[in-house]
Amino acid sequence: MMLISLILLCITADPWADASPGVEYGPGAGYGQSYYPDNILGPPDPSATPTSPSFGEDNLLTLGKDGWVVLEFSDNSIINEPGADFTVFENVMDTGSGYFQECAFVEVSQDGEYWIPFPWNASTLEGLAGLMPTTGDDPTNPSVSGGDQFDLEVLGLDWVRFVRLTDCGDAVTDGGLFDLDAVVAVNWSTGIEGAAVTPFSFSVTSPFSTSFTVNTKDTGTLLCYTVDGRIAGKWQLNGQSITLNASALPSGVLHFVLNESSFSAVKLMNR
Ligand SMILES: [Ca+2]
Ligand SMILES: [Ca+2]
Ligand SMILES: [Ca+2]
Ligand SMILES: [Ca+2]
Repeated sequence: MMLISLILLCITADPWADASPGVEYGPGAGYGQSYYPDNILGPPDPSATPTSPSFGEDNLLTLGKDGWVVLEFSDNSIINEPGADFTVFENVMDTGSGYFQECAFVEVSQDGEYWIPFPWNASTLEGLAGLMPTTGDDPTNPSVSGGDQFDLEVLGLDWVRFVRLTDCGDAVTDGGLFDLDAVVAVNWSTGIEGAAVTPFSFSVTSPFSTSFTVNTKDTGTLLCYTVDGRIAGKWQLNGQSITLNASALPSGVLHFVLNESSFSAVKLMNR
């Protein structure tokens, strides 16, 4: 019986997102809601091209300002293999004089509760979704598909099963509201993955414009790096929560590493 189930799982598993367990719309949302969640599951709109991007409500969901949506991969996990591991498709348009871009922050999770954000750059928009047009070619092949690729290697994660997209709102200068078409696994597995990163081993209360508290059961040295690798802070952890002065840290993406611990790294945005 188990063998039959496994075979069925292998036959039916696909690289597409399978469910949307959560959504919260922001101001300006509405477009595509009557087709949710089918319009953001499965492959991206196959008729999309860079100069004629997807536009139908049956293909797109507008999140609204600061709105967010979670996609779940239930018959497959996104896994870290060399190169990009998943692609986010928005209806980016090639206007002839550049790309019309509406951006979203990208976070991933193994359990749907503990989220790890991809680092991003507010001036170049690098690290956000909504930058590159969809080509209409094979959406599982990043070298031809277009869309925006993300590599779990950047976060030190072996696998994830959830992707959360959050409209950038006023955090960046872009064209407007993010319209999600699809999220597609590039590297994926139907196997059962290892234990999730323990949520309580390192958690941070946000926002942390002035200070933030690290709750940890671990001991060791907590190091904070900027995106370009400079050490911005260093603290000794003794297995109890400590409060860090974030105003002494540079703004932007900060990369925390707790050494002498099973927990490898977490990246956070200091706004
Ligand atoms: Ca799937
Ligand atoms: Ca990878
Ligand atoms: Ca758009
Ligand atoms: Ca779609």
